[in-house]
Amino acid sequence: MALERDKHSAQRALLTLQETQLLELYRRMVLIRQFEEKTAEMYARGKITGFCHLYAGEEAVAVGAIYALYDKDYVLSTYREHGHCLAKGADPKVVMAELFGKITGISKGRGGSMHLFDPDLRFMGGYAIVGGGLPIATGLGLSVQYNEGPEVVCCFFGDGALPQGAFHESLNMASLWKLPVVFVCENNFYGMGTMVQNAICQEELYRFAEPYKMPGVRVDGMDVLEVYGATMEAVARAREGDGPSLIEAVTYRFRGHSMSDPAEYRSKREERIWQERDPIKNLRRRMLGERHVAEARLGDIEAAVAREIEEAVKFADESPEPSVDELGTGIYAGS
Ligand SMILES: Cc1ncc(C[n+]2csc(CCOP(=O)(O)OP(=O)(O)O)c2C)c(N)n1
Repeated sequence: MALERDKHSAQRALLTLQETQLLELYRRMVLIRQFEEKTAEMYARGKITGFCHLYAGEEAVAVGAIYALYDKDYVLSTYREHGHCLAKGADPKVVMAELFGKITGISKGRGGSMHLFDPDLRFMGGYAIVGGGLPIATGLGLSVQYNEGPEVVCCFFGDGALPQGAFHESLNMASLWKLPVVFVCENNFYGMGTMVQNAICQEELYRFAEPYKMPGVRVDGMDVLEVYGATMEAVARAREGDGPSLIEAVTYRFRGHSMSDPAEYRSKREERIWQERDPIKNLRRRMLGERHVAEARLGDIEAAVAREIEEAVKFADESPEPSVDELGTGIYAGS
């Protein structure tokens, strides 16, 4: 069933959310953007090595969806996960330290960019395997239901995960058992260099909800308020015991697939069109124009975030490497 969504909900959110809430949405998006820009710089300087996939451009999806959750709710992500982890409340210091491979990192420096994890924060991992988080989110949903818990599980994945069996098995099971899972597909049109229409027979990805008898909705993933509104509805349904939903957030990554991808398969014109729809500038403009927020307040946020990011880099740089003794800890070994 395609979900009947009120098209005016984003505008209503703009007018009814308290100014402090709008500022918090703005702060979280700015935090992710500045974190990603600094990560690119540190990568170029050789401070960060290995695979690294940036989230710049997609901030409204992580921030809008996660703002609709309570702290106790669970989040799962992909290998493009810095944004989800920060939006869930991780300290930028420990995320940056992880990228630097330091012991103070969120995964003690042994996970790197693609394996951030913090059970206390209920950030249940980034997964390097495309679609890898989907069955885990479904299993978590089952454990919540079994324990009669109030939590909701929010699972982010890219369009590249849809052709996989794991996606279909997870949606089938979550729907059959009415599990409290919100599936959020970030459709940024490309899986590495492959366009979505060359990989998936149904380009309207939210329609994959229909065969699995759950509500499916497509939202503007460059509009944090629209993502927030749709996720609020899906979360309320999950918490009521009415089962899962599928949200397709249409978005765009401003950079290549990873740090080693110059993205030559995309035209400059296409990139420019999407950059004009920048989710941060979008919210900024509406807050100034329609809510008459003082521009200085936004400037203060940007400056405070810049200081926080500088501190994160300093912390990561000055933190020690893991010691050799650490090699044997935190691993499973059969006896
Ligand atoms: C099971 C599996 N197959 C292939 C890969 C290689 N791979 C890494 S990223 C990627 C594209 C995924 O694209 P998408 O899910 O749309 O996420 P996005 O990068 O757009 O955020 C592929 C095919 C992988 N990591 N895991």
